[in-house]
Amino acid sequence: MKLAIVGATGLVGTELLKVLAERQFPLTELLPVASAKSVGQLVHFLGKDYPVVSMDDAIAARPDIAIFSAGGSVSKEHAPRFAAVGTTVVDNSSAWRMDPTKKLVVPEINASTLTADDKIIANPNCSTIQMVVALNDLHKAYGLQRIVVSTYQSVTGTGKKAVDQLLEERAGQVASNPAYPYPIDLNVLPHIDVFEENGYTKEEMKMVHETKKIMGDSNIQVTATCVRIPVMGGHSEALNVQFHKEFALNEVRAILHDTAGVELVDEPSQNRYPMPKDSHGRDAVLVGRLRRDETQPCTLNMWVVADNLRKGAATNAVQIAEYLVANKLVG
Ligand code: 2RA
Repeated sequence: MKLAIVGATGLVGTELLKVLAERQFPLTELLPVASAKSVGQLVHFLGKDYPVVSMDDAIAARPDIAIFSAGGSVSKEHAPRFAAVGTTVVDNSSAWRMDPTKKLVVPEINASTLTADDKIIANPNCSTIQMVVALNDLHKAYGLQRIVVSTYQSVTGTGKKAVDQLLEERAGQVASNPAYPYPIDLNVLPHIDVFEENGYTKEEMKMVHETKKIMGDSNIQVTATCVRIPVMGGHSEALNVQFHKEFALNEVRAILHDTAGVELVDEPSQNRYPMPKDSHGRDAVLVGRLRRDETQPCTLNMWVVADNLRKGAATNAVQIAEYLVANKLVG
């Protein structure tokens, strides 16, 4: 299995290599791809050093799978070039997510829709992935009607520049190359990605549109407020979820206990609840703070935390690649 990683030197690219190694993905050849200035730079993987190659050389090598994490414009331009030589692309950017001809996949939910004809597959946004993983089985049991979500997103979602800004500010320095228009340390920014005409940010609208597509139900109503906070371990989300059917809390617990990809962390009397420091470096979506919203029927409050670089990006993409290999849809 020949695998290309486009964006191999970024935060998600580095996490992809970690996850591929941890999960012993059956690759026979690795093609790390990064910007022209990085060509020749060595990437260490499973005890071997691999030179970064150019996009053209990677395409010419005709890899079976190319996992992209290099931004939307790179994906728009080069994913079709890989697909044209028979490579199956799994793309972490937003470039293809809402394209009606492309699948938007969270393996626990809709991997079964994939076929060998899918040559460009979109990985959802990190804040969407953890939310739909937590809600998928509850949706099957009670029917999602409306989700009000507030996110508390790690600076790692922005990238290395934002991590550097936080660390410099934390060390009492003025950020040398800030990622944000304001200080992020001891602050929060209700601004992730760009503002749209309707007053929401692109990040907030991704949660609205992607949720409907992944769950296959355009009637699910979602409204979001996405906020950047000075943490590193993962994204946290407060969900207020209205279902069509009434539920019992103990039944909700039982369903979440058995939901693929979810770990229930909910013992407030023991001060046990999900926190980014506990999700960091793990693939589980941690769910806790379950309580009924007494202000309206069929409505549940919950708290969801996951490492946005792992299940929110790298692990979800590798799980898609594993599904493709296991079901002989590539190679
Ligand atoms: C963020 N979800 O957290 C976006 C992109 N990774 O910035």
